Amino acid sequence: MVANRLPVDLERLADGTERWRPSPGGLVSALEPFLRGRNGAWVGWSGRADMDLASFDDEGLLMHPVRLSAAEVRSYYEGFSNATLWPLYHDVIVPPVYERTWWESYVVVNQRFADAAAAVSAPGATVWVQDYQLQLVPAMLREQRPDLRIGFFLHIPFPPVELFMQLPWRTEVVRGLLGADVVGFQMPLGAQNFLWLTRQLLGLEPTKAAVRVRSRPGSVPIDGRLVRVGAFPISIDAAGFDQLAREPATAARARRLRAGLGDPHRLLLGVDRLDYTKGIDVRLRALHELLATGRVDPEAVAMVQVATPSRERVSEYQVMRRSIEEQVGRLNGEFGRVGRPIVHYLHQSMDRDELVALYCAADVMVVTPLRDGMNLVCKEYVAIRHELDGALVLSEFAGAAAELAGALLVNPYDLDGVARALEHALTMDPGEERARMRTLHRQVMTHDVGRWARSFLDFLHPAEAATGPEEALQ
Ligand code: GDG
Repeated sequence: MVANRLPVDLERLADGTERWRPSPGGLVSALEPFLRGRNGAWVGWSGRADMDLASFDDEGLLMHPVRLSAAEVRSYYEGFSNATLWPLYHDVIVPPVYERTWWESYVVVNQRFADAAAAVSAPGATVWVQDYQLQLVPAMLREQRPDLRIGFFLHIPFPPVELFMQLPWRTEVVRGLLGADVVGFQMPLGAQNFLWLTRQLLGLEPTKAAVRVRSRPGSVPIDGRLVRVGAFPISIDAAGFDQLAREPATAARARRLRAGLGDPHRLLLGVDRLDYTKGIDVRLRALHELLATGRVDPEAVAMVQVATPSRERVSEYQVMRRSIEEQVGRLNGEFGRVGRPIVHYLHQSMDRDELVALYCAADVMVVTPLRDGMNLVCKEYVAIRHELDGALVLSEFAGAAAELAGALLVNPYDLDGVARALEHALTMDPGEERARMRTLHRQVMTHDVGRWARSFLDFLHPAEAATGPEEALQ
């Protein structure tokens, strides 16, 4: 596995010493069984700059840290990855910055990751490269190790062709990705955009099936190989969430949370990294509108918005944080009363048990990104609703919308539409909630992250299995 971050964090203890602590996430739990059972290795950055760390064995999984200098964190990570690629790939919601020195750093760091992967991979090994920070790694790795089987998966949207064409280094990025045997996207449209670019920029001719059928995988011939391209919508450890939600301690915690919020008639919830793509401002504006026009009674609702700190040194994130905190202040100033704010805003990250208790406590989950590769939060909310109650308001522009048709789908740019959907969710009768949630729940429970990982890996090894991305899309 090659990813920007290792699945462990360095934790500083009270006595000044440090130790590795697992940072559990869907990706890790999905892939661990594959990696541990097969002498796997994980190549990634530790999250700390300027530290030389030795490889170590973590219960049968080799952790191989890649060093980044403080200057590289600024140029490769905060710069090219998060101030160039991230906004470009998310519909240029904020203008991408094109800075030559950031690109040069991206090349240098991608080469370092490729060198590290080449060094730890056994002959003929399977290497899976993750996400937008490492798009040059597949070609750099193939150059050194043509014996490897290389997969690449992009977690964020692949942009429309006319936006991608802005990137001064567009051809290099496409070439970098084509070093893989399989290039995987969240959505069929991303795969289509990529296939189109291989023709436009490199004059390659995708196979006919790729052009004809949108949801089917395609392939591109290059240098005597065939690169297969397809959509693999990612998911969550659904059974894990379901199990946690069924524990009596979780239900008790959810009840305490609601009581602490003054036992509102209806509780709205938002959980996001504090990111301008997530549309936190959209839902706050819609709620303001409903309260200001008297369509919702301030005594009857409360909202919890968890906004996990993220990329705090990138300037756009600082601007957005101020604006969201102003909106929260305005809502509470106008519609709260002493001891009873409308919006409980938490700019902090919380442990998973607390998060699940919040999901259980909430009547309405509000997920309104302006653009999102998939969005796992909405799937997590659905996975814990085994009682089939609760409503989900979901942006059409999250990848998850393609699978979660039982949600109240909204266009996040349409304020009236979002306000209407919120009002609908807040007043939905139990029969409708149940009917919608039943479909949603079934979809999420049967399409978990294990299935996603298997379908990608099977596709990477076609001789060993017959499933492909079409199967994952059903
Ligand atoms: C990228 C793509 C794609 C959040 N706050 C806390 C916390 N979280 C967890 C959630 C969820 C995850 O973080 C966030 O995942 P999302 O999918 O919602 O969003 P991104 O971080 O932007 O992820 C996205 C994803 O990659 C996977 O491919 O779906 O489109 O942008 O699991 O639960 N977890 C804990 N405390 C928090 O405060 N423990």
